[in-house]
Amino acid sequence: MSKYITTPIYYVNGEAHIGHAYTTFIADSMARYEKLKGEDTYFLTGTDEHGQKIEESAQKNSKGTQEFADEISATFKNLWDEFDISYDKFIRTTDEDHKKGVQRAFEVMYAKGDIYKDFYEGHYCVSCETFFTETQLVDGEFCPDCGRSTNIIKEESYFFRLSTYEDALLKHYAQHPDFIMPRSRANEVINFVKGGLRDLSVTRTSFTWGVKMPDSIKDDKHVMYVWLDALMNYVTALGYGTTEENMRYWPASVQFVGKDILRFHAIYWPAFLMSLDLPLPKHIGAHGWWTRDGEKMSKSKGNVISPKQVADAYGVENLRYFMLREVPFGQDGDFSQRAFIDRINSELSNDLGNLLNRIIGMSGKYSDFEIDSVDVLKYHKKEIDAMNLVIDSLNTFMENFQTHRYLEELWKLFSIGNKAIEEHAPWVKMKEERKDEALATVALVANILAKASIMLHPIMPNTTNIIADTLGFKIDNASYKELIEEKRMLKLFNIKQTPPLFPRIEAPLMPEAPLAQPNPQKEKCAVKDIKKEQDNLIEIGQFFETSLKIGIVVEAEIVPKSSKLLKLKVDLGEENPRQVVAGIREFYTPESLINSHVCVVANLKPAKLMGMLSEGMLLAAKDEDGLCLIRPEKPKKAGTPIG
Ligand code: ME8
Repeated sequence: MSKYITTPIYYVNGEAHIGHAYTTFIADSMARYEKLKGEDTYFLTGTDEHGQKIEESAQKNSKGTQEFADEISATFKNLWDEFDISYDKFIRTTDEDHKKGVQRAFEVMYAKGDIYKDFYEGHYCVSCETFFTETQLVDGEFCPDCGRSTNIIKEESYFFRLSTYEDALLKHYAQHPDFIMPRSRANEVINFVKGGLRDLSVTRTSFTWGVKMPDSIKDDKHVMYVWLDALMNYVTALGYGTTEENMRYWPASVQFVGKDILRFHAIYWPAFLMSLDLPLPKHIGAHGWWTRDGEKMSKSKGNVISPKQVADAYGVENLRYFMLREVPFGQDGDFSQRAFIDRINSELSNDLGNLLNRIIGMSGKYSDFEIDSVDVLKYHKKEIDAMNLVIDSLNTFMENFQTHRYLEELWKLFSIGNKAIEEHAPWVKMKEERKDEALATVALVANILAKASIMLHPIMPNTTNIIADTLGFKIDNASYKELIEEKRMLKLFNIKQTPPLFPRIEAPLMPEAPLAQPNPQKEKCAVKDIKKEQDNLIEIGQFFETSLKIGIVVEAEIVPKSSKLLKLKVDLGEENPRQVVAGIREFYTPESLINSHVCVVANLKPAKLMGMLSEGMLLAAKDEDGLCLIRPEKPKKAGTPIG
């Protein structure tokens, strides 16, 4: 069966940041994994170039819109090329074939009666290219997704009958519990659909930078809604509506998206596909956000980290490793150079790099850089069984996009190798003239390294090619079959001397984020507070009377008529999640909190806020710049005590 893997297509209103790189790395790793296994795989990425937002960005930069889109699209493509991203096609929504495919889709939906013409009056957020109802707005004005001001727009529009797909969508989610992954994200989508779907306005007359209407409909005032245009890229890239040449790859095996655009991919997109009588993708994989100091990184906030800058300083494959190892799929991750350096030094340099260096050293000393696997089974059955067990467990993690668990398990191979060297001390065996045994241990470890590098290949393709070259073999589908599927040993290794692959890093290689300017007013307050605190000291026992625990937010919703409160369900590792009503609505959207790890006061007497029971309190810090939740540096299990 063929595989089709996609990233979102990125807006060309600014250059890529590490959030974009993360999605692209996950998708690239998955595509490489499938290709390594010999699956017929197609991997798509590209750029989303229409809409008012792009038109406005071009104007701000005093450029023609197409010229601006060309320039920014090229920066994405060049970056992915520089990063060796193995895409099979880079689509642009300004490609002629794409536009024809979208027009064809519009015609099919229209002919079916799924598209009709009417008037739309609503609150429109230009930044999100989305209409909202009055009740969805924050404080009657602001976009619930990005917080920016919305405008009231009344215009003639074509509508897609989204409402008629409500039941079919709910049925699909129920019958395919893995459609949305991780599964914990499905509830927010299901609740949204259950809340009632309104027909979707799919054309605009307020701007012109979009796909024109099909000739058969003859309505030049309108251009297509950018999300209809953009979502269709996943099939127009395969030739939908034009050549059809690669449509055999449809349906996609997985479509990776950030959690911010899950709703578009898990509601609108499947409804469009149903209307077109096309099958639905197997999985929509929604990952979390990379944050900086707890805030989502985004072009508009100006807090982005450039992937090019990080890759230039640390190496792109180290960055891939770090991002895919650091964060459980679906959860948010904070980008910290300290955490990055720790992983390079301890996991890449110590565990993997040192093992490779030891094999180069020992093989040179004991057997002139040639290693024969002839005696491995005789002396190392135990280690080989352990190694096979680890390798057998890996596929499931990758199938669930759990790259952090995949890598964690994979690293057990290096422990098996290091332990074998310590236990069997080949240098002692050499002195005792038990050369066969000594070489069997060296060969065992060489085989471990060979197999581990095959399995690490999708995550670190070039680095593992160097490891394979050092060991004297090639990573490809043939070696995957032989060494992984058939569990064979590599008969002979011809070791090449290679300089260390992961030099230790002692200090950050990039400047840290600029620190906030000291605020004299704030400092005065701090001195006053210290004095007050000294008069009010408590015993440690008093502190421990407060039960603080890690909680994971599993549901979050706004409280109607309250501009301050959000109603949350927080998992504290107990039988049921607790309801916590928190005054944080001005600072967080409900969606941004799902799956967040927070610190909860767990033994507070329950209280009622606006008639709702609140069974806990979230820790937060507030100053004149706003409020932020206190969160653990790394994700911890729900219910983990703090203190
Ligand atoms: O939404 N952390 O494009 P976009 C992790 N054109 N990932 C992030 C991120 C962050 N801080 N910021 C962005 C669009 N991303 C539309 C998509 S698809 C038919 C149309 C990633 O340029 C994440 O995958 O805003 C998110 O979904 C994608 O970039 C959005 O990029």
